[in-house]
Amino acid sequence: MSFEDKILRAAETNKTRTVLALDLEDTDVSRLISRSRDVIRDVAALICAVKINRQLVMALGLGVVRDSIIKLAEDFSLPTIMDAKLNDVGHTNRFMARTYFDMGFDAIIASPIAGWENGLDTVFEVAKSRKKGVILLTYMSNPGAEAFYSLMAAHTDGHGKRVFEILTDLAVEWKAQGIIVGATQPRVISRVRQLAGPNLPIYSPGVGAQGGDPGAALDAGSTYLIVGRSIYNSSDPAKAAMEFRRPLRS
Ligand code: 3DU
Repeated sequence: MSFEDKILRAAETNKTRTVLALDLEDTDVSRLISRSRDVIRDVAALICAVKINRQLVMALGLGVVRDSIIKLAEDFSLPTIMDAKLNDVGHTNRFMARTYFDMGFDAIIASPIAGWENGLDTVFEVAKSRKKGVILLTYMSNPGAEAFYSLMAAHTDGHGKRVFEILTDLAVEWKAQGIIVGATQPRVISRVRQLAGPNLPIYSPGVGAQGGDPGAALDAGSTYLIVGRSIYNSSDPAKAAMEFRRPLRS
């Protein structure tokens, strides 16, 4: 089954649009593993995917992430997304995409500023051949993101466009399986939705701990919310995940 089908199935079954960002930190590796697994078990029925950052892979190593985290998510029929923010030349991007997909990840996050030729072309090629997903970073959620992503760029056709508008057009052209736009920017989400059309999933991080309003992001056109600290730092992660839960179709 493709990544898009897996996340849709989980979202429909669990009546949720929440992607869990599993970014726990702990100096004790075995405690980090058990805390990470506990959070997944606690909220498995209330989320539609698990996103893992490089920080967890650095702390646990590839083998442990594969055997203790990805396998557990699979047991709950939850797809996994590797937040690699790939942004290099073709051959190293290809190696990283293959490695993460070999571990069992269903999708990978990449930065479109690397461009297509000998940049992200290799990532899309590997992903397509294995029915995996590529999700492109289009507008980050942190306050500093505006300085770059909102820049007005002079386009060759003579019309000015914001950087994020150009990145959205590229995501459509490259047939990405999703784009990331911070939940802190509902107006940007609306514009991206307008440009991308109704079907391209928009993933929005930045709710809760970073101040973004989940309702405003979804009303503006986000498809999925990416939520980390507000869930895993809560004394009751299931209750917190319940509060973020919104059905895909109401
Ligand atoms: O703020 P939270 O704890 O809910 O975590 C947000 C997650 O989303 C975290 O894994 C971070 O790496 C990711 N993310 C952003 O926060 C902002 C972006 O623009 C892209 C990804």
